[in-house]
Amino acid sequence: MRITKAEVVVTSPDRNFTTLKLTTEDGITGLGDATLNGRELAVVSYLRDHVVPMLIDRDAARIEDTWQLLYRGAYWRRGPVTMAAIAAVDIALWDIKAKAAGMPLYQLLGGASREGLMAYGHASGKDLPELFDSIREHQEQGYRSIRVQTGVPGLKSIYGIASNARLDGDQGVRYDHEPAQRGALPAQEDWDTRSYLRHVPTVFEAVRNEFGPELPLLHDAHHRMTPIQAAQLGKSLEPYDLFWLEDCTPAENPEALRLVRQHTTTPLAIGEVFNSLWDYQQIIREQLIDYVRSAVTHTGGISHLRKLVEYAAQYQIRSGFHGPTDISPVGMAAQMHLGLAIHNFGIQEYMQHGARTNAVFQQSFTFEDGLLHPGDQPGIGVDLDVDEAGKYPYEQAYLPYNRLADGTVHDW
Ligand code: GCO
Ligand code: MG
Repeated sequence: MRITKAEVVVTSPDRNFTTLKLTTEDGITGLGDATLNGRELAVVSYLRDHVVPMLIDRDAARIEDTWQLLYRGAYWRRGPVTMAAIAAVDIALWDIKAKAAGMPLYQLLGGASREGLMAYGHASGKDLPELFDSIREHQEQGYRSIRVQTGVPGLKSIYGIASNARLDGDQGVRYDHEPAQRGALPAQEDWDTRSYLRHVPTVFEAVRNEFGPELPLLHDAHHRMTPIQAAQLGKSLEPYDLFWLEDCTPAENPEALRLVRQHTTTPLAIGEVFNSLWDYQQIIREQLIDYVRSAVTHTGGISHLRKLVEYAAQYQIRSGFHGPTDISPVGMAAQMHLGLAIHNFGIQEYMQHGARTNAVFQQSFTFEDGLLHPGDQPGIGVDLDVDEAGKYPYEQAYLPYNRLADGTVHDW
């Protein structure tokens, strides 16, 4: 089963997506997601200029060998660009193998370990009334677990709050700004950690009073605290029984989590900006986290993410795969197959794509009663409408960044 064609498709329906499409001599096609938010074209070049020539004429059945060739053979290992490119090839090859076998991918990965995947959505608001409305809307859509983000008094513009969303044509105001904002330069936002630390526990207290003790609640700190600040936040949130506190400290210093762990029993999730098993080795071995946040798209694909979660399983650490809208429907579907098959699934983030994106990527996965299911079509179950994709050329876009009141650039 030789690969005869490898195309890199860039499309920007609601935001930019990079997709690899492989075709075999028998006419089977496979799709892989290589979207790296705000740095999309770097991966496009990596794929087109350096990977595609190596794929032509290779045996599409040799998934592990292709992974090792691209990873070890490059000399330059790891890094978000490399690992997103390898992920796209890997996902596309699994799609082809499952189509050739006539099975949905999760069957090849060992079959379903559960009926569906518990998903969490993003509720947010600049103040409590707006936040409560957003939580209710998510519950109406079926979500049984909810991430809670709010504005902080005194700060004008903060990442992850829907009120900052741009007007998005016929879709009205849509909380889809988290992925990069379109424009020639990145937008600047504000930050003040002391105000944040004072405010967040009051928000969770109010949410618990309004919605009761059952609802699983999550919170994302976007790497903005020092270890001692993160310890303080984890401790102050303990009465509100969080499902997890995400990315409490910056990714480069895994040892910071030791200090956080010593002070709080709030469960910790980390890793959406990690890109390999080796980034997690120490924090898994030392049991410093509870959930692995990687996405299949940014962690070398199904083959590598599977090894990572199986390693995590030895330590009772579960999956919490990254699923904002910058993971394309291809990446989302691929990780749903993996999540359905593994034993140590925890939760799946799911923000939902817009109508234009859904017209470009036709999906067979479902979201019903709070549970995702990848569907039973052979392969990963997503088709790319190339003509539709062609209507939306790439647009320059960046994630925002933030500065403190004195002008210092702060951590993400
Ligand atoms: C999340 C993430 C997103 C990322 C975005 C970056 O938990 O969903 O933190 O908000 O910031 O996906 O590309
Ligand atoms: Mg996050």
